[in-house]
Amino acid sequence: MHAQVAIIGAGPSGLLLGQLLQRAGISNIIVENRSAEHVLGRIRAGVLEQGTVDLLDEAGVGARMHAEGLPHDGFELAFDGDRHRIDLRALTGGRGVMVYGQTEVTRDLMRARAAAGAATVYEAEQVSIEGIDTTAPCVRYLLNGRVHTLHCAFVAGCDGFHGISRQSVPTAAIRTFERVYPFGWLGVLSDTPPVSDELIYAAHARGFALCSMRSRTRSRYYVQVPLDERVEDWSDARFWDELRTRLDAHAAASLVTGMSIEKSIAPLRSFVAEPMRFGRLFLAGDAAHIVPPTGAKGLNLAASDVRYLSRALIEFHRTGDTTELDAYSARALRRVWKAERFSWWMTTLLHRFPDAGGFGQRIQQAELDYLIGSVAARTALAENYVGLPFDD
Ligand code: RFL
Ligand code: PHB
Repeated sequence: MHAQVAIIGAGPSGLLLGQLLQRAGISNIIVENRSAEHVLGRIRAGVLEQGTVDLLDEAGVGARMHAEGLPHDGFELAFDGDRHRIDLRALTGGRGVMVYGQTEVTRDLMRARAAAGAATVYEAEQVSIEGIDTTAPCVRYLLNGRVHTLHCAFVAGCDGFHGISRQSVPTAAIRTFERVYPFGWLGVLSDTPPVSDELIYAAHARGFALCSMRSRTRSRYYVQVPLDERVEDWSDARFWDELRTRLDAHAAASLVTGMSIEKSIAPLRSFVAEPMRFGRLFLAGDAAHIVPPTGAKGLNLAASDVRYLSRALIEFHRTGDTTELDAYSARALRRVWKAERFSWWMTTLLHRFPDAGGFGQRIQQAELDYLIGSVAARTALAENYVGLPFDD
């Protein structure tokens, strides 16, 4: 088998890259180790930056997102019993975000890929990469007990944090930076109307809470929990009680509860691997970096990596010029680190840290107070939340 680009992983990074390359006439095959149903069953991100929306449009998969997604002009910060609106549109000169689930983005990309007739190998086992330091690398995998070899000119490592792409790089060639937070997010999805028209990020003495949504009839809620918490110990009733406690009185009173249709705990982590390119292997998305979800940046960073990488591969394909490919890692990392900083800052601002002490808590209160009193501080929050510009 041969393709110009072998893509490892059929998450949003891999599927979006595949779609952009396909439209530019660059052959690509995606190798994914899970089933399509499994990939679609993962409930994750919900907030898309304008840049991500634009890229999905460019990939030709924006129609359903525009029809069913919910454009948001702002969100609310809740603390000390009150809610304070962050008016994204006013603070950023007219920009906002789109609430549309990662599951739906993935479904739209899978459909477009099927319609384009591009190949995705699902349930590939023992995926490995060879020859990234040559001009003819290959990807090997096992399918139905048989070894397959996919020859290519480039490999795109889009296989998430636990994937094999990053692990295929010699340890001496890679540098990693990591912060693991002492808590996780317990998330619940339910077919209940969202508690409010906009997202609510709540800082409370019992911990952070987030009210998000997938549609006007489907809600997504999260509460901060200690790392050793087990999802089995959280009945729906316990979850709703805990969420209500962390919200302001008005939100607590208007919260509509119901049966959860998904419930899971995700640990919070900041992580960056440098560089994002090793010979003919290019990392994109969670394979190269992780942010805690507080700033809603993970999926958006994956999209911005794919934007830079697709443009670089298309440029090389058209002209044979490697300038863009050579610039990929440094260019992507500049945006990655700014999103890492923002996600770390927003996590620090809104969560209870077990070791913060009295001083840490007062600083947190002062920062929230400063934020609601200062247009400059709110502008900095808003411009990061809607997404920083690309440097191309
Ligand atoms: P993914 O989605 O992890 O996809 C990687 C794919 O690679 C496959 N794979 C392999 N394939 C072949 N061989 C192997 N050895 C393989 N190992 C793994 C996997 O099965 C999978 O299909 O990475 P990708 O594509 O880079 O996409 C990244 C995003 O999924 C992630 O950043 C976001 O979900 C993060 N995130 C959020 N991002 C936002 O922009 N806005 C949000 O509101 C937001 N909320 C969230 C989030 C992540 C969360 N969790 C659970 C981590 C909320 C949560 C709770
Ligand atoms: C979500 O809807 O899953 C979501 C929204 C905003 C975040 C994180 C997650 O910051």
